[in-house]
Amino acid sequence: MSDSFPEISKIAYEGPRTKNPLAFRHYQADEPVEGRSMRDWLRFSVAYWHTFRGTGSDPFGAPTLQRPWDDGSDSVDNARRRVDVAFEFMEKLGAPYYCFHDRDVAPEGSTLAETNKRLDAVVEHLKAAQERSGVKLLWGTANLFSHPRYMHGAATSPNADVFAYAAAQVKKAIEVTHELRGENYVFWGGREGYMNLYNTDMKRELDHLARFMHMCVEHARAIGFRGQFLFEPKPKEPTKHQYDFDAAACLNFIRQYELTDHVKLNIETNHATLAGHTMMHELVYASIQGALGSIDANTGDLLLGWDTDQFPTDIYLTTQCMLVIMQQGGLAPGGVNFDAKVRRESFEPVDLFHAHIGGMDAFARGLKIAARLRADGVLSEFVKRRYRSFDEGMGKKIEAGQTSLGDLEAYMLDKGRPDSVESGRQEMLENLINDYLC
Ligand code: XLS
Ligand code: NI
Ligand code: NI
Repeated sequence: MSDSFPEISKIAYEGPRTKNPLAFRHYQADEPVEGRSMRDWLRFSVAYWHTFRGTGSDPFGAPTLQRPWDDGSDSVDNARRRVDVAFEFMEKLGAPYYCFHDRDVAPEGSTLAETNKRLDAVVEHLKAAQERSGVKLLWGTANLFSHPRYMHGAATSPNADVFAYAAAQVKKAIEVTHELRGENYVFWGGREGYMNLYNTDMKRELDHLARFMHMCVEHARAIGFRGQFLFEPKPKEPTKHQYDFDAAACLNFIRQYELTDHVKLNIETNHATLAGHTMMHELVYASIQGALGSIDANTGDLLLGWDTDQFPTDIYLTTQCMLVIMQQGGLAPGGVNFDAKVRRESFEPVDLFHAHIGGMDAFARGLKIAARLRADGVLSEFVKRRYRSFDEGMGKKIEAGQTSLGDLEAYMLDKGRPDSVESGRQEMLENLINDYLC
């Protein structure tokens, strides 16, 4: 057991009037919302990479974050110590889940065999910590982007040996995810994209990526891993163009390569905005196709054009997320993973608590606001009414596929002109949403 945050006890719910910054104002795990606890709606998860491997370095400056438990070495002992701190943190926070990349939890060795051995040693420790604390693994994934061997991509590398190495690495990552009873497995493109089309065979690279994912699905089934596979869209960074650009591009890929039965999407806010969409757009687009599996909860900066991965604090954003998530009945087996990092200026360990408490409260508020909007039928009734001309008469026939262009021409020739159209009332609805936010 670790005692790395001696000043901090378990974070409690103290209600909206508390002055204690280390307390929840809105997140009360057992509070029922539409008959389900907040814990079960939100399924919060801590991202191991940002929270326990982030250093605060940026392209202009050295690491800043104080992590007294971390000796900075690549030893297995250091990795195990981090596990203890991570579980102390998650238990004190009351986060039910965490997520990791293989290389976040265990250091790379000089050969694949040595790397796997180190991973096994840390996984054993993770397993014991999970059992002791009850914190569970939301998803596992493999880091196929940091090592120089992946400079041209992993599954889309022009080098077959690199493809094979990545395949071996993912095989192991799926196995340890299974061992730790992970509920999902994520593919984020890493460097699966291109910097320049002069040197790129896009068709071959996409075929290879699909082949890779099919082998993952086959292996998972062979070892009895029943978790959900998730593909995470991101349009750019680190490559100029990532193949998993946005929800639409990912779904097209999944359909073209017949992966629909096995793969859903993990939608991340900052990636949605990098693609020129809102988070709500991406969520709705995925959800209406039965493909919204999980979310990476964070936010970008309006004035910065890259993946700043900040903690979400905007109640409009979390309300919009929860409206879509509740509409589809929740995210399980997915969840709300804080793929977010503290700013390099927020360098003290306690800042990790402030960051996560803020994100959890922002989502709890979004959940409660969305539930009130749903209970009052505010948006759903307006939208239903807006399309009512398709509920009867010719509209109903159109939806049922019982009309031809000729039928519609005859209908309009007879009628002369359409019934008058109605106002979209956007401003009225925006005002209404504001009423619910207070
Ligand atoms: C990076 C991605 C990454 C994935 C997991 O931008 O968000 O963190 O979530 O590989
Ligand atoms: Ni992510
Ligand atoms: Ni990101």
